[in-house]
Amino acid sequence: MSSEIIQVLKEDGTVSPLFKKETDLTEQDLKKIYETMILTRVYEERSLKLQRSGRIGFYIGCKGQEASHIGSAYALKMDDWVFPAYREPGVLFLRGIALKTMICQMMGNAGDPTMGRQMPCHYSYKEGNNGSVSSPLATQIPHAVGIAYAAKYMKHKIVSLTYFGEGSTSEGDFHTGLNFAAVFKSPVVFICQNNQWAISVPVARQTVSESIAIKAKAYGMPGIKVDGNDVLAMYQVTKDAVERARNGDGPTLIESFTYRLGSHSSSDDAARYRPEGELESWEQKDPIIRFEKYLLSENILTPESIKKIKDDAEEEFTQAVKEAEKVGLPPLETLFTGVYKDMPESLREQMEDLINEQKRLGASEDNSMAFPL
Ligand SMILES: Cc1ncc(C[n+]2csc(CCOP(=O)(O)OP(=O)(O)O)c2C)c(N)n1
Repeated sequence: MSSEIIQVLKEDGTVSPLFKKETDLTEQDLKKIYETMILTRVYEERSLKLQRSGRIGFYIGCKGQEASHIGSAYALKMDDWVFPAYREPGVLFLRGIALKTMICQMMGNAGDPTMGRQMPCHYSYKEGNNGSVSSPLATQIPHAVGIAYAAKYMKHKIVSLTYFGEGSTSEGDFHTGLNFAAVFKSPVVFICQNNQWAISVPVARQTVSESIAIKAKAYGMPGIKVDGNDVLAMYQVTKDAVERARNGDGPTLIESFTYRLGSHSSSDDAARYRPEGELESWEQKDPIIRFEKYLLSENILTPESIKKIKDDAEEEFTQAVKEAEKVGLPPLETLFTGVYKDMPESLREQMEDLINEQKRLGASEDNSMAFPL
């Protein structure tokens, strides 16, 4: 079961007749998924340029993994919860976050919901039931399990879904989360985006199991390996797992077999450790190109409508950056707010002292937002 790889959309852009007959995805759904994938790709390419030109300090992306996270997140309802790693900006777009808010987060300015308290790309979107990105790997797994267990306890029919990389399966939190979820039949879906690399460490140095999916067997839950560059398979497999969870049948582990086409982050250069030819062979499997072939062959999109979707995404990004760059830095007092509902007197005194000190010395004139990395 766990080593067979599920695929619906073949690399030539054709799909199995059975999927076509049985899928509940409408043309409108397919367009929405495609538009979100394009916005996510444009977001990546343009954000890297912002980083290289010193307008944001750091970027961590998902090029090549758009089908994996957008296809799967499309299977959720809006009141379900997502606990992300850091390679899932498309989930936030699907859940309705404003592009400007994402850019403000990367700039750490006053438009950032976390007021610059997080690293760039460590998004948080409470209104969209999207938990905050955490820097320490795999900590989101117990968070997702906890909320799923709480929902079950309170008889709320929601499902919680969490993303993590294959490197994160070497963390204790992976074991703790999967074991607890299986024992207490919590409504959670685990998606391991196996993109082959944990920074410069290849998957062969994480595990000698024949797959990530097979690990599910020992926890007593289904484990499914799926072609992560196949957006339709990602949707279908996740939908089945979400339904299973919602019906009270417990968790599922999904291994999305994919590849990181970019470097680990803007601070990394993957050319230093990738074997020759590996990137080129995966570029042939680009999930956006594959989906485009399907949409064109089905006349759901035309070359003209594809161009318009891409141009609109570029324009949307340009406008959002313009607006985000007008937003100032978070006010000094936000260093003290956001912890207590009613601020304790001792903290208030410290805040006032600091504000007075700022008045006495003047505010920093370094407005570059340069990130100290
Ligand atoms: C507990 C912990 N250990 C180490 C790191 C440093 N680190 C950041 S990302 C990363 C690689 C993670 O690989 P993986 O889980 O496969 O996810 P990917 O980046 O490939 O999506 C490492 C080791 C960290 N953030 N947290």
